[in-house]
Amino acid sequence: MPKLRIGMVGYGFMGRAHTNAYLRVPQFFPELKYKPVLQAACGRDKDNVKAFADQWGYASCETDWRALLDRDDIDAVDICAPNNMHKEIALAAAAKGKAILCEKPLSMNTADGEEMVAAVEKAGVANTIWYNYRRVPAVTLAKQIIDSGKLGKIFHYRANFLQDWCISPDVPQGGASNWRLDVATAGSGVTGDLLAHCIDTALWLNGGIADLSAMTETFIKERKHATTGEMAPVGIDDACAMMCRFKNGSLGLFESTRYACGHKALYTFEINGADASIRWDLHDLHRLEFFDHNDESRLRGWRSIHVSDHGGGHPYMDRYWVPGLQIGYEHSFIHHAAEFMKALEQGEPCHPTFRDALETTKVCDALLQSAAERKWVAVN
Ligand code: SOE
Repeated sequence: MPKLRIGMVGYGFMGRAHTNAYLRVPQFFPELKYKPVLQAACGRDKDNVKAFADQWGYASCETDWRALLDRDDIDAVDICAPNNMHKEIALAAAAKGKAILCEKPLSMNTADGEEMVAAVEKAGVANTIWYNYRRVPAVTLAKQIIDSGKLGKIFHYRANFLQDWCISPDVPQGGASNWRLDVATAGSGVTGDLLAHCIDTALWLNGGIADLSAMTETFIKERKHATTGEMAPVGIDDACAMMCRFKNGSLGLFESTRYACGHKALYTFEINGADASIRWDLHDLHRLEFFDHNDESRLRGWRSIHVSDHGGGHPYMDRYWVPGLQIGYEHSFIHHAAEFMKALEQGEPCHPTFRDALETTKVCDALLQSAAERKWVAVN
């Protein structure tokens, strides 16, 4: 049984989500040839990384990611370190011939992303970015429905990702918990962190974006920095809104914020086509709503499909319990890890690859440029 010996860099929220996925894959996808093995966990703090490794079952620990990459008993590196470390680790991992699974976003910006794409493609190593929401069964079903042509010509794509955890000015920036608020570590704010999810899904479901116009806002201009203890200017975008034109002629409207009081992680999208519409909401992730204009007029209305059937072709659901019973957020990661193992076995790319994810980064950069220059910007 070939093993894929994982070296995990980072042990925060995503380190746990990915590790849980590796542990579950062999149980729910037993037919896969490659089995992930938790070979080593890596983090700067010796005690913390040891505690993480013990809790989740990693066989060993490292405190320097370079030492991890030097090891012959590591086949794949999972990068769950903050965004500003993605490039350096990915370039070094590619040079060592390791497969790479990297947390989103791909990079701090397009230029870094291009280097990362060139490195993995030159080295010929398997690579993917964990845009996990593609692997929620209802979202995968949306992709299948759109690809079957049921929506007809697409007119509109609308998506939001709303949170509220930054409203208090007392939340510091930087440090292990809040590096997402520190521009030097995160690269951008909600654009790269939240809107990037919406863009990844949109590019997958509806194709490329031609041009866009956007605005961003930083509502709280100064926050205490966790490492210095001093007040410092906030360099990230707290909120963004964008309108765009897709290459297929449809119009897009997108918004993300960490200041939508009352919303913790509300990711929603709606797509309107000539024949049908579709919508989805992360807070009710099993449901896909579908409106078919071709239905008999007196019965026409929004159908609420509980995506949990086995025989009915609902993606991934035959792996779990009985029809009608639920799975959750963590399963999107299990599915993505399983897709990676399957792609390895078949010698195929696992989407989104670094190259796919670079397209999302380009849209994010165009958005930030548009907002800064207050003008329409072509993507690319
Ligand atoms: C931010 O709060 C965050 O954790 C993102 O970093 C994740 O990518 C998103 O899925 C949930 O929100």
